[in-house]
Amino acid sequence: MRKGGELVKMTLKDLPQQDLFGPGNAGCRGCGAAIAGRQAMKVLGARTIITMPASCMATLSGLNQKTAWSIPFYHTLFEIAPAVSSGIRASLEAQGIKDVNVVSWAGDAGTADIGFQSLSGAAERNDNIIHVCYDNEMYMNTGGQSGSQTPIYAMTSNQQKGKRTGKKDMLKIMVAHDVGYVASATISHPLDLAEKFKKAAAHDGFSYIHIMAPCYRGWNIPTDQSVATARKAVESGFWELYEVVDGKKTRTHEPSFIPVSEYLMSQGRFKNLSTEQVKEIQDAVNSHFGRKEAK
Ligand SMILES: Cc1ncc(C[n+]2csc(CCOP(=O)(O)OP(=O)(O)O)c2C)c(N)n1
Repeated sequence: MRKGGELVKMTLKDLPQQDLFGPGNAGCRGCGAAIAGRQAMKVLGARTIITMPASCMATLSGLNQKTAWSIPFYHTLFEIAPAVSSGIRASLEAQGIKDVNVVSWAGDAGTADIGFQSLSGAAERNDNIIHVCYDNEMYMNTGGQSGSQTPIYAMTSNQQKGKRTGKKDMLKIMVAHDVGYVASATISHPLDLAEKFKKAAAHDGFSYIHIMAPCYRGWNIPTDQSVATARKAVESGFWELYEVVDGKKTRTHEPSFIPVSEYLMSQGRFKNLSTEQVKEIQDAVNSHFGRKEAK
């Protein structure tokens, strides 16, 4: 943020006290998705419309006629949240309304699997919307099945011996759509997340933000460990924080490179991993960051 013409780093105190998503949501204790929603709304503000497909987040957003969103919130069919956002943007434009953020907010299945075609269409048209993927790496609302965002070897309800293939790189896929703003984020780095939402809201065109959002049930972690688990993902290099602006990638946080085993072994879903499998993942992280050897 700019103060007196100087660029000043934002602090938590600069974020508004008011919660536009939060009180009254029906999320589990420590729900990473709900924390992400609360953090993002502090930046997006009251002039925001959310569209959301079937997911945990849609379910926990409210019961009966009440919602935990203090802004317009539209629960869409599973495949079409970005398309509904595109339609809302077109309607706002026809009315000459320019100061509203239109956000499709979906889980990893609603983004990368079942919802992918409408997401790809909105990105290819460069529609002026923000798509958020909150990624708990499983289909949690239907019982924790694997999807394309589940990492290799993680145990899920339908792959109890661990997933055999790796995570599809949605960030690269969205960059390949040649859109102006693409970023990864997570709940352990709220200021980094806030800066990215600010940039996405200011960007005139399609933006994509992919948030790692730990889930205690699916990941088999204690309910008070979602933020700590996200931090381990970042500090081990398992989840890289970066943004791609007009095709140019910038890392927004340098990891301290704790061993990736500290991240993996704190979660029940990875308790089946052999030493070789942990090493394989560590080697992949090292190679991604251009590091020679594990600590
Ligand atoms: C067309 C369609 N297929 C399947 C479903 C069932 N369904 C509802 S939520 C869900 C999983 C959602 O997973 P994700 O998007 O990752 O969000 P999460 O529940 O993990 O937060 C599925 C398969 C549906 N509602 N509509």
